[in-house]
Amino acid sequence: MGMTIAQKIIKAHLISGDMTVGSEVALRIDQTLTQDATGTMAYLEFETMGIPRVKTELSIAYVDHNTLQCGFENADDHRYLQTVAAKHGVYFSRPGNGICHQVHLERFGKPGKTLIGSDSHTPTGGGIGMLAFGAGGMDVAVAMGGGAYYITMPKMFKVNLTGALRSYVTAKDVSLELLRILSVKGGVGAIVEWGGEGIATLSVPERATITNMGTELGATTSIFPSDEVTRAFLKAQGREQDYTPLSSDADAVYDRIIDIDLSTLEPMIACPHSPDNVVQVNTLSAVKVDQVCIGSCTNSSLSDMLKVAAMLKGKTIAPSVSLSISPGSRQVLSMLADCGALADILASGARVLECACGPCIGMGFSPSSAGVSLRTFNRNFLGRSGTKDGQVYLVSPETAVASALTGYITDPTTTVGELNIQLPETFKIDDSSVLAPVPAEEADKAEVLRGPNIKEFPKSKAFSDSLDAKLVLKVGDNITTDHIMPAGAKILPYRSNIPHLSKFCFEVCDPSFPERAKAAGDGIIVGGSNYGQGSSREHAALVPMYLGIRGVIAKSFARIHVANLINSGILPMVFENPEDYDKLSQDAELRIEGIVSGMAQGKLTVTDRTTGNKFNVLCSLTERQRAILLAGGLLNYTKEGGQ
Ligand code: MIC
Ligand code: SF4
Repeated sequence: MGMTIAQKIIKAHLISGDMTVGSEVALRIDQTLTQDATGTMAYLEFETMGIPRVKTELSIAYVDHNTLQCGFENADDHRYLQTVAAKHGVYFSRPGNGICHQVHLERFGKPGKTLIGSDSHTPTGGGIGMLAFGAGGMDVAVAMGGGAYYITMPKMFKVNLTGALRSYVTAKDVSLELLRILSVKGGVGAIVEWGGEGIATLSVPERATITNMGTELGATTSIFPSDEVTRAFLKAQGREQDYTPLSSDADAVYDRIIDIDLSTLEPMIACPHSPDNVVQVNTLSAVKVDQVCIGSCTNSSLSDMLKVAAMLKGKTIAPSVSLSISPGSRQVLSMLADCGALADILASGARVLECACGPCIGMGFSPSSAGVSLRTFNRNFLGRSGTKDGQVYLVSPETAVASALTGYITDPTTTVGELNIQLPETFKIDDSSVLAPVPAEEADKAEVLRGPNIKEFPKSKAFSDSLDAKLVLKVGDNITTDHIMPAGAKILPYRSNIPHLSKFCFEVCDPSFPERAKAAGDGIIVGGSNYGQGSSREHAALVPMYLGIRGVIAKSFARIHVANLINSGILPMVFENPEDYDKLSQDAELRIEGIVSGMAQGKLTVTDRTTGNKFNVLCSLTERQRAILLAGGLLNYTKEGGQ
C-alpha cells in the first residue's frame, strides 16, 4: 500500500512502535526550537537532566514572545536563555531577529526532517515539507537530550486543492474555510496533508500560513509536499542544498479527503471568540473597526508585507483606526526598508512594531474597551488580546488593509486593480543575530546566568492507589490554554516563576480558582470537550499541578495539553458516558479507588461522595504514560531512569 508524505517521514524516523492509527510511536527528532515564554522552563528541565550538550542536528532558542522589558524579569530571562543555550550547544536567535516560526522557515527548516518546538505553531515548518510538531517544554528538553518524541499514530486527512486563488483572496482564507468546515476539533488525531494541482500556485510562505493555522484545527500537524516551489524558496534563501523532493504515493490512503476549489473561494473572517466562527467577510460590512493588527507567525512574511505595502501605498488609514504592523523577521523588515515598501507603510499612518509576536500574545496593543480589532493572527480566544471585552476577528492581510482604509470590515476583492507581488529571486541573508554556541571543549567554563525571577520547579506527587479530591472547578467546552493559564504583558514575564503565575490561573473563568484550589488540597477539574485546546504552554498543566490538581475529567482533550498533563503528573480522564458531566457540581467531593489497576485496564470508577453517584471514566494510557504518572511526572520518571 502506498504511503502519505507524513507516513514516509515517520517511517524514516521510527525508533519504536507500530504505525497503526491509535498506537504510540516513538520518533527520532532532528531539530528542536524553543521560544522564550516556554523556553526558560524547557532549559531548566534540560539542565536537571544533566546532559552536557544537545544531541540533535540543530537546536535553537528564539526570543520573540516576552520582548517588552518593563522590569528586570524578561531581560534576565533573555540573559539566562542566551547563556544556557551557549553552554549546551544550542543556537540563540536574539530578540528582534524575528518570530521563531518565520525565522525557522527562512533559515533552518529542511524538507523531510522532524522538528519539535515548545510552541503549538511549530507545524508552520510543514509549509516546507518538514514533519513539525508543537510540544510541551519537557518533551522538547527530552528530545534535545537525544530522547524520542512520542505521538499517537494519527489518521491521515488530505485537502485537495484545485484552481488558483483570485487576487485579494489568500492562503489565510483557505485556512479559515477549512476551519469553517472542520471546526477547532475537526483535526484532532489527524495529520492534514495538502495536495492537488492547486498547491503549485501557492508559495512557501502561503503554504506556511496554512500549516500554521492547521494548529487551530487541533491537528497533530499539517504538511505540504516538497516540490519545485520549495526548491525555489530554499534557493532564494541561499539554501538549495537543503532541498529534497517529497511527495505522497499515488495509491496512498487517506481517512478523509476534503476538496477546496481555490478559484471560487471568498475572503473569510473568524468572528469572536473562536478561530472556527467563520463567515464570509462581505456579510459583515456594517461593522466599524477600531484597530487592525498585521503580523504574527501566520501572516508576517515578506510577501504578506509587500502586499500590505502595495495596498497602503499613497493612501491614509481611516482616522478612527489604529493600525499596527509587525514584520515577521529582521530579514523581512530589512528587505521592506531596502525596496521602499516600509516608507509606503509608514506614510499610511501605520505604527510599525518590533519583529516579534507582540499583540498576538497580548504584549501591548490591546484594543480599547469593547473595541473591534481585526487581526491577521491565528487565535482570537476570549481575553487573549489583553482586553477582556475586546472583539477580535481573524482575517487575511488583504482584508486587514482594506478595512483599515475604510474603517469598516471590508471585502478586499472590492479594491480596484490587481494585486501582483513578485517574490525576490534572492533574499537578503544576514544571520548575525543568530549566535552560535560555545565550542564543546570550552563549554565547561561557560557560565549560565540566572536572575531572581527564576524560581524552583514545582514538585509533583506520585499517585497512590486511591485519591480523595474536591471538584474545584467545572468548566464547559473548548476551554483553551489561554483560559487555564492566561498570557499577556503583565503575566508572561513570570513563566519561570510558577508561584507568582499561579495567582492568575483560570482568571478568565473564575478568579477565585487559585485560592480555592490551594485550600482544597488535592483537586480535580471537570471540563467539556476539547479541553486544553490552543497553545503548547506546559504552564497550563504545571500551574494547576502546583495548586494541587491531581486529575482532569473531560469529554475530550486536545493533543498537546493531554501530553503536558501526563508530563506534569496530572491524570487525564474522559467521561465514558458524557451525560455524567451534567450530574456533577462544583465543590463535590470525589473519590477514585484502585488507581493502579484501573489505569492498566484503561477505566476507573469515580464516586461522587456528595451525591453517592458513581460513574466511569476512561484513561487510555500507554505503559510509558502510566509509568510517568505513577512516578509523579516526566522529570521524576526520567530521573528514575525511564526512557
Ligand atoms: C500562543 O500562540 O498561544 C503561544 C504564546 O505562542 C503559545 C506558547 C506559549 O504559551 O508560550 C503556543 O502557541 O504554544
Ligand atoms: Fe507568537 Fe502569536 Fe505565533 Fe504564538 S501564535 S508564536 S504568540 S505570533
